[in-house]
Amino acid sequence: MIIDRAEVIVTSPDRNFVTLKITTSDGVTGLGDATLNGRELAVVAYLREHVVPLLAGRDPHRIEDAWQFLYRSAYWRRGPVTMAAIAAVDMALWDIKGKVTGLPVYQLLGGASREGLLAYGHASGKELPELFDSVREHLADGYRAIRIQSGVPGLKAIYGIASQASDTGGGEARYDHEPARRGELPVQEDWDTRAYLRHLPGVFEAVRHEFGPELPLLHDGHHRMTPIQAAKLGKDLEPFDLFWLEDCTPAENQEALRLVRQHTTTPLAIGEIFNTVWDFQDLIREQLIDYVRGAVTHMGGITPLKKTIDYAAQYQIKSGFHGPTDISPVGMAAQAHLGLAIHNFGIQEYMPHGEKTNQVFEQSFTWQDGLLHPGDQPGLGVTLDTDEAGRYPYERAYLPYNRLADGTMHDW
Ligand code: EZ4
Ligand code: CO
Repeated sequence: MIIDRAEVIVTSPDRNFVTLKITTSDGVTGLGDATLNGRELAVVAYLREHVVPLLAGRDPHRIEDAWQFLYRSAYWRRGPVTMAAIAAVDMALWDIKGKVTGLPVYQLLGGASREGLLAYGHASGKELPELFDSVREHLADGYRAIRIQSGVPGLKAIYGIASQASDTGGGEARYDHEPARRGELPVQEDWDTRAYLRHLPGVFEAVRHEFGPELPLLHDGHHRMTPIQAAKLGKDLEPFDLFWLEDCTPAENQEALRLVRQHTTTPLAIGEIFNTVWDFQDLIREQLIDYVRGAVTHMGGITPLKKTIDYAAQYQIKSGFHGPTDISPVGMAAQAHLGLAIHNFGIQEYMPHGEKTNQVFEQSFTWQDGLLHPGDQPGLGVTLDTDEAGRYPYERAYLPYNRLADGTMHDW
């Protein structure tokens, strides 16, 4: 059996997704997710122009060798575009190996280490009553862990707050917390870190008071603080016992995490925009983080993310793979198989996809009593309906960006 062909499928049911489909000479197909939110077509070109021509004739069983070949033979290494493209090949080959052996991918990775994956949902609100309602809805849906994002007095739209019909000028409300605007240029938002730092501890105090001490609560700082601001927030949030504080500072300066660490015992999670084990190497070895946020889709696939998470295990650092809706159902399935198999699983981020997306991608994935499970179909357990996919052509979409009150660009 050899790889016969590969094709790149772009579809935009509720948002854009890039999928690689590899077909073998025996007619077995494998799917891989290559979605890079807001820069999708760069990965499409990388795959179509530079990777697909290399795949025909290769042995699909040689996953490690295919990965090393794509990583090393390009000469130019790393970066989100390259690594999303390699990830898609890696996932598709694991999918094929599962189908050929008749086993779900988690069995090939060592078998299940647990019954299912603890997953967290995303509660948000501009004001406390709206936030509390959102927490209650998530509890009613079975979530056993919840991320809390809140409005800040004086600021308009901010990261992580579900938009209402009134925010979109009466247009379609978005409840998936993913504010990529389709068919438009990027939208400018406002930001004030000092106002945020003054407001947030009171929000967590109120949430703990309302919902009690047991519920695991998470928060995403979305790269907006300086190291000393992040240290202060971590310290201020200690009484409210967070499960984690995510992306407290921009990831480029990794020394920042050392400073934050010296000041607070609030657990730290980082890495949703990282793309290789090298980005995590110092943070893991020096035990500057508690959770690895890498996603299968952006870390180069199941193969390198497993290596990264096995390395983290030596330091009691756990997984917390990135799972917004910009990870496609194929990518979510791939990291659910990995999460089920590894020993040092921590938590899985979960943002359910929209109805149209679920019609394009049929999934064996289950969500029950707050736990995710990738299902027991051979391979990844996802099939792509190409006719459905063809109904939704690509639409350019951008994430928002931030400016401070005086017009200075800030991190979003
Ligand atoms: O803003 O995936 O923790 N989750 C996040 C996400 C990111 C988007 C960007 O594409 O930070 O919601
Ligand atoms: Co995040």
